[in-house]
Formats: sequence, C-alpha cells, structure tokens
Amino acid sequence: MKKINVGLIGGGFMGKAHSLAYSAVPMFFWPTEIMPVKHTIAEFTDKMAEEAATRFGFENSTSNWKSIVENPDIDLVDIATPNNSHAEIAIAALAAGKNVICEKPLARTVEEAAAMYAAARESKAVNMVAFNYRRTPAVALAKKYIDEGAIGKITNFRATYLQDWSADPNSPLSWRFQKSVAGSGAVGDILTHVLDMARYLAGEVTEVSAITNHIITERPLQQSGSDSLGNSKGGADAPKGPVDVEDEVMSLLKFASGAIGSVEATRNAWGRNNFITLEIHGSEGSIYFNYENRDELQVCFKSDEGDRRGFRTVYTGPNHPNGAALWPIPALGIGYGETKIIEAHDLFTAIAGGEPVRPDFGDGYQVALIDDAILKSAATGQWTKVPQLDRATGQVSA
Ligand code: NAI
Ligand code: SOE
Repeated sequence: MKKINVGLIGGGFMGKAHSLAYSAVPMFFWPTEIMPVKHTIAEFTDKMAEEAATRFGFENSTSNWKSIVENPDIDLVDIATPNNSHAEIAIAALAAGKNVICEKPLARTVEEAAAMYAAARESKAVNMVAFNYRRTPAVALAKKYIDEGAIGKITNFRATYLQDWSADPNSPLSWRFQKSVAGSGAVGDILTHVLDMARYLAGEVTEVSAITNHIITERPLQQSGSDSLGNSKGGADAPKGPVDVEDEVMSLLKFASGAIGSVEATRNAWGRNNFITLEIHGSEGSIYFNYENRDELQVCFKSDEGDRRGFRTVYTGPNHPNGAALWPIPALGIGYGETKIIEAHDLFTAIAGGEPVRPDFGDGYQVALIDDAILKSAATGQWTKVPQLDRATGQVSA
C-alpha cells in the first residue's frame, strides 16, 4: 500500500474539512492502494499548530509552512489558508516537486492565477483546485445526463449561490471582507463555485454582463485571524474598519456553445444559508439541483408523454456517480463532508497513478478570468469578453 504524506497548511474551517476527508477516504473507498498519512499541519503560531495537530490527528506541527514545502517526506501540500497566501505557497510547493491541492478561489487576481498555472505547467506533480461542489453525487449525475444527451443541446444555464452569514453589519471584518486578503467579495468567495459548475456542466463562458452591489461599507474590527462566518459579533460600539469588496453580484453569461445563462451570488440574503441552485434547460429536457436537498436531482424529459411530463426526483445512491463508495441506500443523506472525501479520493488516485485530475489550476485560472471579466463588466457597465485559456499552449486569448 502506498502512503501519501500530507502537509496541511491552515487549521480553520477547511483544515477541519480536509482533515476529516483524509481520515475518511479509506473508510469509504475500500479496498485501496493508497493510505493518506496526516504528516504535518502548519498554523500561525507553534501553540495554534500543536493544538491543530492534536485536534485533527497530525503527527507533527509547525508554525512555518515553508518547512512543509522543504520536507522531502511530504508528498502532498494542501493549501487551506486565506486567499492571499495561495500563490506564494503553491508556487513554492510546485517548485519543490510537491503535489498540491489549493482551496478556491485559486488566487486573488488573474495575475496570481496565471503565475500559479505557469508553475503547475512546469511541474510533473498533480495539481488540483478544491471546487468540491461539482463532486456532489447529484451534480455529477447532472453531468452524466448532459454528457449522455438526456436533456439534448443546452440552451440555458442559471445558478444562484445565496448565503446570509454576512447580512448583519455587526458580523466582523474578517479576511473575507478585505480585498488585500480575499481579492474580491462574493465573486471570488462563492460565485466561483457556481462558475466552476457552469463550466463543468455547460462549457466555456465567453462573455459576461454584470452588476455588483456594495451594501455594508464598514464592520467591527476583529482580533483573531480565522473567519467565524458571522458566528461571533462585534458590539455596535466596537471600532470599525472599511469593507472594500462587493457584497452581491449578478451576471448574464454567454457560453461558447451558444447557450445563455445567469449567475448570482450574495452573502447577505437573510434565510438563505448555503442556497446553491442550478437549473439547466436543454432541447430534450431540464435539470434542477438545490444544494439544500443535495441527495436529489430533479429531471424533466420532453420524451415523457404530455400528461406525465414534469419534474421527477432521482435520489442519488450507490447506482450514481461517486455514490457506490458512500452509503448503501439512496437518500440516507449526503453532506458537505462527503464532497471533500470524494475530492480527496480523486486527488490520491491521480497522485498514485501519476495522472492529472480536474478541476486543476488551469480550471482555477479560467474561473479567475471569468471573475475578472465580471468585475470589469460591473465597473464599466459593458458586456465584457472572457479571455480563454488554451490548455495546449498555456496561452490566453486576447
Ligand atoms: P479560516 O479563517 O477558517 O481558516 C484559515 C486558517 O488559516 C486560520 O486558522 C489561520 O490561522 C490559518 N493561516 C492563515 N495564514 C496562515 C499561514 N501563513 N500559515 C499557517 N496557517 C495560516 O478560513 P477557511 O474558511 O478555512 O478558508 C480557507 C480557504 O478555503 C480560503 O481560500 C477559502 O476561500 C476556502 N474555502 C473553501 C471552501 C469550499 O467549500 N471549498 C469552504 C470554506 C473556505
Ligand atoms: C463562506 O462564504 C464560505 O465558507 C465560502 O468561503 C465557501 O467556499 C463555501 O463553500 C461556503 O461558504
């Protein structure tokens, strides 16, 4: 059995999710030739790193992420830090020959994403960007139906990603509200997830027309580094600092296929917690997915008789993509954790086989190009073309 020594950088929300996945992969995907070993975890201080190692089951801890990159025993560097350190860590890790998984968004800017993609192309190691929602079995089933032609030629793609954790102005000024750290607001943080699924399901986005809104312009300063996602509140009298990223975004899309679409994202929609919806219309039918009911895929086929035509519910289970390794009965309940377990399994399989895995840094770069076009369109009020990455040459069209 091949051991894969993991060096995880960042012990926050994603540190927890990725650690869970590393423990769980062999429990679900068995028998296996690959055994992940939680080798070293890095956090800001020695104390934080030691605590994270104890909590998440790592053998070693460090307050210096560079020691992970430089350690010849480490096979995989996992970047689960805020967005401003993704580029520096990933480029160093790839240069050291490490396999790398990097949390989304790949980078703060197109320039950073381009440099990361260039480093990935120089390396023989595996690279992956953690757009895990596409691995939800129902989303993978939607992809299967589309690839099989079950809904025909796609004419329309529409998606939402609505949350409410930042709707309260006393939700503190965490790193997600600072452009210097996050790069952008709702666009980079959550719209990226639906843009990844838009590309996965409906193909390349070529042009966008977007608007953004900046609603809450200052928030209480926060002391600690990690983001409580609205679960801690600053007092109304607490000192405040400026929010310099957008709260909301809506964009029309044109696809290379000729399909049209719309995407929207906000973290200020009271009552919406992790409301990811996808609706795809084709010449032969339609597909609807709502992450709040993530075991379910709603499908409607034109071929059904007129008096029976309508959305039906398929509950994902062992017969569906990514499902066989999970639970033996459909509708038992698939959670966020499972998407990360599948993601980790696919990553390890790629590392063991020396094969590429998607979504990779090229995909993360193309999503960054769409983000950039959306922000430019919102600033200028113009339809804006999305430069396209040619994966064969590594060049981007004008
Ligand atoms: P968080 O704020 O909960 O945790 C980040 C952790 O990284 C903190 O504990 C912090 O102390 C640590 N850290 C920061 N810089 C460090 C450094 N130089 N060395 C060592 N540790 C360092 O943030 P969260 O939510 O875990 O987000 C991390 C990344 O994951 C972000 O890029 C975010 O966009 C992404 N993310 C992705 C999700 C997904 O569904 N794929 C979900 C949540 C976050
Ligand atoms: C906050 O909006 C957040 O944690 C995002 O950063 C993640 O990418 C998303 O999966 C859940 O919400």
